[in-house]
Amino acid sequence: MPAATSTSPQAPTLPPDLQGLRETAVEVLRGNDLGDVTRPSPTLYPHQWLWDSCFIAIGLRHLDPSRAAAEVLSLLRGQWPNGMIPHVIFAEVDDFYHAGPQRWRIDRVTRTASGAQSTGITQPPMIAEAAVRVGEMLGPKARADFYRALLPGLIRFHEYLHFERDPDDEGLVTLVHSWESGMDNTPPWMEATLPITPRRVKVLKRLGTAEALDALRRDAKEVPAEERLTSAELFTLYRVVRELRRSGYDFRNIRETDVPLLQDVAFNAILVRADDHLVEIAAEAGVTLSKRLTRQMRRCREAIEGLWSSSAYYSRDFRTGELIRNETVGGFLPLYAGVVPEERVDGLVKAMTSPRYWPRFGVASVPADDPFFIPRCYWQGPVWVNINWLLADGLERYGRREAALELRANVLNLIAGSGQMFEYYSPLDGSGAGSNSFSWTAALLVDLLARPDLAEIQAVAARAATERRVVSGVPGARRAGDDAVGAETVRPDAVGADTVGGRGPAAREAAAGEAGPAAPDAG
Ligand code: 9WN
Repeated sequence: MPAATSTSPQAPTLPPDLQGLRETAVEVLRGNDLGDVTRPSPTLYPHQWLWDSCFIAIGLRHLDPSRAAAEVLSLLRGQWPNGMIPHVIFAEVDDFYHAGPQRWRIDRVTRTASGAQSTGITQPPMIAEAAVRVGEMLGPKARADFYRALLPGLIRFHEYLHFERDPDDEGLVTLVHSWESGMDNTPPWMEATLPITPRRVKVLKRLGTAEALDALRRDAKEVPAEERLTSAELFTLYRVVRELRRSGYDFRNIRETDVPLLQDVAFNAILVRADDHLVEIAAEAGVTLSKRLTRQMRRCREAIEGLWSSSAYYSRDFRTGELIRNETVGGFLPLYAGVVPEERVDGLVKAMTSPRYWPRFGVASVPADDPFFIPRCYWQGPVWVNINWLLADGLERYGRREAALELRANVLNLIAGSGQMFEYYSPLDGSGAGSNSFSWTAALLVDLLARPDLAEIQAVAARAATERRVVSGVPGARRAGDDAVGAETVRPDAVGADTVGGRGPAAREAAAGEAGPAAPDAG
């Protein structure tokens, strides 16, 4: 690590309630600190994740900028010779993670920069964003050292994405596993993955012996299974890992298999923003980016337009070129990328803050009237703090300050409401779900509390807390027992659905147990 010398910034002066909340957040970050890296949570996620470390660094910069710089740089330990930075770099801890090194066996094909074990896939490229945010808190000398240490690896990572993951020069980067999207069970990925459900899983489903699979799950020992993906989905994702492993993690081989390949809208949007930051970092470091890379960056920015259809952005199937028309919060991330034409922005803001995406707390990961919607289930309903951070940042750059304030105030209310750093929150009743003591929630709260406009955010938060926006007729609410939420302001116009949809988990479980292409075992 370079000597990224800097002084620790002063903690902001906060009212006592927020001071206590900040202390809880700092405590969580301390508890998850493994040295130069921070694990996402103590139980469920004991290793280092790519985009987690980036969000974590964005918070850590307010506590200790040098440590934040080390968090970002530590991601280079995992870099592959081909430039890929993996989604997980495994720590040398007693491994109880459900998708640990044995599932990937990357040692058969490559070696990471440090020799650490890693997964064979990547995750949303948030590194350049984190670097710029951390750089803002470093003195000129420390920033120059930090950028110099980071830049070669960062450029190679962006080249890997733009070249190897866009083999047909379509401008968009293609993902090979839903874990690469960071939104593991987001509906478009689950739709695309359903057809390759392993045969054994289908048989178990058909026989109605699903418990057999549940018992094999390690992740569900940490968090209730109903707050994560279904067992059929999880075992299908393990099967995808096996295909990737057999393909040597080489896209040329992977495209010959039947694993879903998606041009994920959120990932590409994050990449476009990261490209802008990379240009900024390179300019400051006096480094010229290659013409080839610069061209691909431009192509990617332009190609996001191909993901737009009438009123929303969608992900696209790499093989068929068809848009996968599931609405998710990922479709708003082009706002973060800054690629949305001005005439579309207000429509997207309206959709994002409408009761569909904001039944009472927002922005939900899936609209509340969608058949997939389950308020406490992972990426199929819950509000995620990191996504709201990205959206608020994009809105602000589009000059939609009120909307950005509303998003930040809502996040503050959610975290303050539980008093704890949950992985995600129900958009219906604000209850926390998933893992607790979750690092990026803590880090992004620290970031929020350091904002110069905090007083305004608090004022909006106080108003919102008294305004109880509640919708009725949300199918997921009844299924998950969330209908205890008091409906003081019922907005029946909010979500037109009062029937449980046909594409939700129950339907998918059933479908997984029926006909479909034969697939090997559960892997
Ligand atoms: C698989 C660590 C990660 C996040 C992802 C989130 C979840 C992992 C898992 O946890 O995914 O990568 O095992 O469930 O979906 O966004 O980076 O916090």
